[in-house]
Order: sequence, then C-alpha cells, then structure tokens
Amino acid sequence: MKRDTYQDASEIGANKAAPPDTSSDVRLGMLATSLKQAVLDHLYYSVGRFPAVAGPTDYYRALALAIRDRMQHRWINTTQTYFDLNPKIACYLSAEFLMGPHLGNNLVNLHLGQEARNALADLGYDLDTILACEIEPGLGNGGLGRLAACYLDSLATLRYLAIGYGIRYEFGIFEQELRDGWQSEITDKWLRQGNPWEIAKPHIFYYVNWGGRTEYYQDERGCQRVRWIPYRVVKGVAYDTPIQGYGVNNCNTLRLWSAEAVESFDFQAFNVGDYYQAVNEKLVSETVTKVLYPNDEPAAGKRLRLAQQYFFVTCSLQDMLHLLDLAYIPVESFAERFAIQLNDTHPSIGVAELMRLLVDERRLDWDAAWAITVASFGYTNHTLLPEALETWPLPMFAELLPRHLEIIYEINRRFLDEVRSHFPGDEARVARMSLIGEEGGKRVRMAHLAVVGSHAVNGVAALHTKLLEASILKDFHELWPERFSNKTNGVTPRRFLALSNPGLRELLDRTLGHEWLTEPDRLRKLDAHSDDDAFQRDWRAVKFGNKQRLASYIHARTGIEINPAWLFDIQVKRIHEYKRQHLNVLHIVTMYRRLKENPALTIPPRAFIFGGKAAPGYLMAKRIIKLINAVAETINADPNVNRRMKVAFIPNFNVKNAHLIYPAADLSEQISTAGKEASGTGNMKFMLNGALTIGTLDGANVEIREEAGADNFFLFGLTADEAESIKRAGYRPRDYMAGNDELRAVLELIGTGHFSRGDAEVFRPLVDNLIHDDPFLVLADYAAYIACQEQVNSAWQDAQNWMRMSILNTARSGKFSSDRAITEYCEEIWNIRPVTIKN
Ligand code: 26Q
Repeated sequence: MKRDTYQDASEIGANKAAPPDTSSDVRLGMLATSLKQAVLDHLYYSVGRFPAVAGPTDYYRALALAIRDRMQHRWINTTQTYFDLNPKIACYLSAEFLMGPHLGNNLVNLHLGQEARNALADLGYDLDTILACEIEPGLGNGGLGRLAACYLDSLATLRYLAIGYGIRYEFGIFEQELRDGWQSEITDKWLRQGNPWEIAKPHIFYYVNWGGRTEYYQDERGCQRVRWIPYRVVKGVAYDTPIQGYGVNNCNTLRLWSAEAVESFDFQAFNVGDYYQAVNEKLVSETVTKVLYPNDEPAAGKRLRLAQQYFFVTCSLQDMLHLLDLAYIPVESFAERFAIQLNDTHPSIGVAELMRLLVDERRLDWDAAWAITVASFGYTNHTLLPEALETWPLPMFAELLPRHLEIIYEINRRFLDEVRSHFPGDEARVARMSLIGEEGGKRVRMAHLAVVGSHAVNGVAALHTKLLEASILKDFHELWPERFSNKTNGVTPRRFLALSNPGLRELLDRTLGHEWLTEPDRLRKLDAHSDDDAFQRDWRAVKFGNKQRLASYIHARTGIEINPAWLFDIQVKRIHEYKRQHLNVLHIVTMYRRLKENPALTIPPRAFIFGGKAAPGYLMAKRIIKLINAVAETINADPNVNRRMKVAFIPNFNVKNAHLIYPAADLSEQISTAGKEASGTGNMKFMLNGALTIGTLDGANVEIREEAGADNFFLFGLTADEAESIKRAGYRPRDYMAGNDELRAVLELIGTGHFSRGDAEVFRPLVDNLIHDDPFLVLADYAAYIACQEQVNSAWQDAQNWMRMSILNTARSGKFSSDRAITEYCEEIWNIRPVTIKN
C-alpha cells in the first residue's frame, strides 16, 4: 500500500537536536519582545554595532540573523530526519535560482510578520524600511530561475524533503541602468554587505576535474577500466541556505557550490618553486563561479559556461553519493533515494557524470549503472525555439571533458542500436536522434542526452508539451511515448500574494479564512462575492492602494508621474522579439497618433508600464528598450496627449520591484507569438493579483483563459498552427503594412525619427526588420491586437464589471499555484511522499 506520509519523525528518535522552545528565548522566541532582544543582541555581537551608531542596514542584518536563528532548529531537524528515515528526496538541479529577497518571505512563512513589525517599531524603525535594505540574490535570468525558487518554497511547504543544487555566482544578473534611454549594465556585487542567510560549509567540498586525458587499465580483478587524468583540479565548496516552508516545521536546503583553488599545499607539488604561477592557477580555478551568464539562451561556444555546468553537477552528484555512504546504503539503491530533476538541459551533463561516477569510480557494470541513471533523472524542457537548444562543439567538449565524451559515445551507440531495432532501415531518423549532431561541425546535443538519460520528460504548459511532442522531440515521443507528460508551471502564493499584496491578503483572510494560502482552490469561493457591491468596493480600494504604491515608486525612480486612477497596463519580462514588446509599442503609437489627429477623442486614460532586461549582446532587444523610452519621452512631455496616456519603463526589473508591480496591474500583457512562449509565469502572478490578461493562445495563457473563462480574458491573434502555416507559406509582412494605413503611418512615424529628435537612424534597423522579415509576426497580429485593445477600453468603462472580472481572475487562479505543480512532480515523476517534522 502506498503510504501518504512517512511516520512521524519524533517516533523514531529524530528531533533529538531540538532545544526546548520558550517564548522569551532570544534565539527561539516568537514574540515581539524576544525578537527585539534578539535584534539588539545580533546588532551588538554579530554586526558589531550599537543603536546610537547603527543604521537601517545594520538592523536589517541583525533582524535577518534573528530570523535565521528561528529557522535553525527546524533546519537541523529536517536534515536529521533525513538521516533517521532515509526517505527518497527530490534533488532539483538548476544553474539558476532567482530567490528574491529572503527576509520578508521568511517572516511570512514563519508567521512572524506582525511580531517583527512591532519589535522594530519599538526600536524606532518601520519594517518596510528594513525590508528594503536587503540586496536580493539575483542568481538567475528570469522565468526558469524564478520557477526553481517557487518550487523550493512549495516543496518545503508541502513537507517534501528536497535539496536545491546550484551555483553560488559571485556576480548575479547585472543591474540595469538607463542612459539616454539605452540599457547599460552594472555588475551585481550582491555579496558586498555579506549574506546573513547562508552558512558556509567548508568541510563539505568535492574535487572537480577538467581536461587532460583518459587511460585504460586492468583492475586487480582483471577488468578493463578507465581512469581520467585531468589537467586541472578545483574544489567545489558548499554554501547552504535554509528554505522554510509556510506554516510547517520543514526547512529544506538550497546548496550552492562555490569554486576554490585546491590548497596551495597541493599545487606546490605541481608547480615546484613557481609561486606566481600557483597564484595564477588559483585565479583561474576561482573564475568558474564568478559570474552568471546573462543570456536566456545559449551563447555560442562559451567554454566557461560548460565548465560551470559540469562543476555544479559533479559536486551535487558526489554529494548525493556521499549522503548514501554516510547512511551505509549501497550505491545500487541510489535511484530509490534520489529523484533528480534537470531544470532544462543546463545540468544534463549529469547523465554522463553519474555514469562516470558509477562505472569508473564505484565500479558498477554499465547496464546496472545505466538502469540507475535513467531511473534517477527527470528532464524538464523550457523552450521550443530551435536556437535556444543547447549543443556544444565536439572539440571543446573533448578538451574539457574527455571522459564524458567517451561515455556519451557509448550511450549513443547503445541508444542508436535501440532506434534501429525499432525503426529498421530508417537511417534518417537515426541521424536526427543521435546525441551527436553533424550540422555545421559535430556538436553534442544536450537535449537528446537529457531525454535518453531520463525516465520522465516534461514540458511546462499543456500547449508547450503538445508542441514538444510534435516538433523538436517528435522522434523521441514516437519511441518512448510513456516517458512524456505535462507539468504546467506554477508560482508561490506566499511570495506573490501574501508578501507582496498585504492588502489583498487581508481582504481574502477576512472573506475566506486563511486556508486559501495553502489550498488555493478555496479562492473559488470568491466567485460568490464577485457581484457584491461592498466587496467590489473593498477590492477596488486594495487595487487602488497598490497602484498608488507603484506610482510613487515609478516617480521616485524615473520622475514620471502617473495617476493611480488610470488603467495600469503592464508588460514586465525579459526583452525578446518573440515576447513582442514592440507590438505593445505599436499600439501605444497608434493611440498617440489618434489623439494627435483627433484631440476630442474620448478614451480611458492609461499608463503603459514596462520593465525587463535585455541580454547584453542582444542588440535588437536593446533597441526595443530605447524605443520604449523614446516614445515615453515624447508622449509624457506632450500636453495634448499626456492627460490621457503616459509611458514608463521601470529600470532594473527584479524580484524585489516585482513585489510592487504585479499587485498594481489592471491589465497583464502576454502577447508573445503563439507557439513561442513555453509557459510564462508572470502571466500567473498577474492573474493571482486580479489583473485581466490581454494575450495570445500561447504557453499557459491557454490554461489561464480556460480557468478564468473566455469572457474574463482578452484574446487576440493567430494560433500556433496558423502562425506556423503563415510562415510556411512565405510570410510577407509588407502586405500587412500595405493593407493597413494606420499601421503604415505608425511605422513611418517611428522610422522617420519622430521619437528620436529627427534621427532616422536609431529605429531604422527595427522598423526595417519588421517590414522585411518580422520573424515573430508582429505585423500579422497588429490589427487583431488593436481591435482587442479597443475591447479593453470599453470593458474598462464599466468599472463594476471590470472589478467583477478582476475578482473572478483571482478566484480562478488556484491551478497556477506551484503547490499544484509540485504535487504533480512528486506524485507522477519523483514518487516521493511528505514528511512531518516536529517542532
Ligand atoms: C544556456 C546556455 C548558455 C547560456 C545561457 C543559457 C540559458 C540560460 C537561461 C538558456 C535559457 C535560460 C532561461 C530560459 C527561461 O527562462 N525560459 C523560460 O522558462 C520559464 C519557466 O518554465 C517559462 O515560463 C518561459 O516560457 C521560458 O521562456
């Protein structure tokens, strides 16, 4: 019989490490009085300051340490329970964890928000001032990294034992500044004030090899074996961060690896007498975890990136093997203890590395090792864009990871035999499926390695999974249909509602009780209140407050004044042509022209708000940012239009300012070319906070519309199938321009320099690209988008109905909780069960 939970840990001697709880204890007390004392203690003993000289940053550090103390016994008990029970645990391997600020989230999850507020008030500080002092760890680019963070929150909250494994980049995603409307990048020294959340574990480290060659030898039993003789060795050291679940004692671990040179003692042996060479070796070793690559698709042939991937994956797998050894569990049971999820292909070298560890180091035979590997790994794909699929040039791969290339060849040989036996005579299929691609020089195809080495493969929204099975992974789906499933993404309502929208949280608690935060299907009960006048008034008041809060942030950051009574139309996400921020701009310029031509035109006033970073080398994306800012400058300064529209670009979109942005939205822009956005997760954060979506049938928008109801969603544009066939038939964007005078005039206005002080060169490349190429069908969807925005305008005029639709969106957002998504992963892929941890 399948058990629902493991037995209570306390019954079998766990929790021995827990000290007794007393409400006045300076380390454990959960009341404002003891928190206040704890802050003062840490201020003095840990931060080294005292109230007369301390500032808000000092209080932030002191409070953070006090809160970490309150997680410490839960954290140790959770780890201890792992050793007592030896259950199967989830290991989430991700090159990115975009955690966002920790303090506020931990206060929510520990129910300490009010007590902390009172404690600080007693010390003369406002909690919000202190929260604002945290520098967020931006160890991710966007959706994929933030998804990993939401999943860690849900795993702990649902009482699953899990470890997040990743990289402790010294520099996270760059800080974006705007100079004359152009993006410029500032390095993100996020550790400059120290990091009170992590605990360095210098005793937990593993060696990582690079380069060199392999050597065949016979072991003492006469078996042929392989030894890897590396060119260089570095050390990966563990830094642990507690991940506290909401309202439970479970506190999991995020373990990030940092590269260090092996002790100078060791490399004196290699570099006898050459001290400077030794110091140089140290620098080279430690560059591995220096910086996060700021691209959200593969940059051609970046060796260091492959090194980063191998670095964190081998440390994590060695750590798992070490945990088995500590518990005297034979390596043959590996797959019964660990479910390893690959967050995209970035950690997929793990398939070859686990084989190497099992075959070369633990001396298992190939078939046994392969069975363990496939049973352990699952692979999540996050993209359909062919250019975003990771491949590595063979020569580079061979130079860095010579043994892994041999292993991949052997995996491939056996795999292609299987393909041939299923599809005899189909050599074209064999070439398509091979782990080695031949186009433009031989390359290792990481997605193929991930699929072949995993028992489960999933996409991140229903449409995305369907398209995966029909396009880039079609051959694999035909071979192993049973491996494929969908796991629609989700987001955590703790951070993205309770923490970031306290007004709405309070209204929901008052109306529904507080259980909705862990059982979001209870939000459905709001349906019954959606027509209620008094409730609508409260709802509107919360939204208005959130809009005031965002308006003052925008004013402080940009000098732009926005009226909180206006419709807030928001698009925040990475800047990408497929996400079509420029389609949004075409709508803005259309409205601008209409107002200029007809000053008497009555349209509801709108604030068009943008945010998002462009990859530093993605020039078209940077030009789109410049275009948004140029249009903003012209419109905001024009008294004939700026009483009805304003445009603002919020610099440096990140988790911290996202807290202010999602709750303030009336309209959520989800306008990617259908078939291009794997899922989207921002779309879910907006819905949760009561924004209506204007969007295409792309990614999870499809499911958002299904849940919200077609009447409560502004749909426009080509479907994925239609987009595909228009492209196949030979898309001619010029024809769309020729057939639409307004579109032609809009493009002309941009192209002739109206928004760039007459400089026709600035936007020429962008406009030319739209007219002559338009790979993402902006012009093909323009007319439908404009018409749909007109529907938005009329809907906004009926304020009561808008509030009703807003309430219904939140009411029906339960599906998009990461708790639902994680439950599916645990039950359908990982086969793990919750464990209760006692206090
Ligand atoms: C790969 C190799 C070399 C350098 C960089 C990369 C790299 C880094 C980050 C490739 C891709 C990414 C990030 C991708 C990403 O964020 N994808 C998004 O994932 C979300 C979560 O599933 C989805 O909601 C989005 O639709 C998808 O675009």
